[in-house]
Amino acid sequence: MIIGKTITAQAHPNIALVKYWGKRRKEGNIPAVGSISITLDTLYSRTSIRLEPALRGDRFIFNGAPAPEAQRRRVQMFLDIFRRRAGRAVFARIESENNFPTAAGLASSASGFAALAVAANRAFQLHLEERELSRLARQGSGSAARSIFGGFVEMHAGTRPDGSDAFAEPLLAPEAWPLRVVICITSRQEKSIGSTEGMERTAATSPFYSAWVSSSKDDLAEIRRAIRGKNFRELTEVSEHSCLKMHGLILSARPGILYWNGTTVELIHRIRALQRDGVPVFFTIDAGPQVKAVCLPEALSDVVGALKRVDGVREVLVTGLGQGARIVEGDG
Ligand code: 2P0
Repeated sequence: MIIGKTITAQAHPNIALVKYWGKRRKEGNIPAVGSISITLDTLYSRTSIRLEPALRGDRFIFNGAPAPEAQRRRVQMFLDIFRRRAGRAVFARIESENNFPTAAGLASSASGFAALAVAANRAFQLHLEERELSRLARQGSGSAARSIFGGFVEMHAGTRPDGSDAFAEPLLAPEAWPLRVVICITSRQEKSIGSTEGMERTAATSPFYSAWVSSSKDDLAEIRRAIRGKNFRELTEVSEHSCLKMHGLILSARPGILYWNGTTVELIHRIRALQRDGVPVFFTIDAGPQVKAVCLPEALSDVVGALKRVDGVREVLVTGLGQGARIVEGDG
């Protein structure tokens, strides 16, 4: 255990192309379906941990201010896993910062918990390998399991009741197929219904839920093939299908949940028009109104030029594919 020394890790958010929605067990965020994502670069969470024996509970500073109690408790429960593993009940001071707007519709919980898992592993000197870190990060937030790795990443749903086979692993390095991602921010408001609650409601009330779960295996097989063959057309088809199917599913919950606004819809039409003009680009949308356009590098300026002119687009962020979670300070 490293006492009194600050250890900092960095991790990037990821965007799922074949989506995760629904849990087979709530405790530990064990997913009902596998998912495949891309880890971004440029955008990151940087998370520091310092173990301090004098503390009576964990302190959690988020973006420069003490985090609300619910968030602090979530972090403390996450670190309890590490304390149990280490057999040491030492509390910590944690500081986490994102260099992207929290309301950007990028799961800051994914990069945040992935960074915290890597930092805590070092602080408690557990020497866990990445697969185990991915399992642990999942327990903070399901999508965090994927941000342990860079590039194209597959999260396995697994079948074991304890979730020991629900972890992510890398499929393809970021340099191997350097796609670009254009994030169109259409609203800065916090989303009304969080993913965890949205998933629970969908699983409990949608008549389409079982079809969502059973059809995911075909999507995963198709996207693996598209990635292996670097086939952008196939990647487009399966990614847009998974995205629209997930939103259709969410709409069919009771009461239904609609994460989109008018600009979200305008952007979909604009991207479909670009596709008709032969531009290699597709859209994906998560539990919020922002649209992420994924394109081949040569199409980037056309995509940015077209999408930033759509009425209602507040801001456009451009990223590529990045690395997995890693220690950036306090090593050695
Ligand atoms: C995804 N999302 O695959 C899907 C698509 C949002 C839409 O993973 O409850 O914040 O912590 O496991 O990880 C967001 O879910 O949910 C998410 P929990 P998380 O990216």
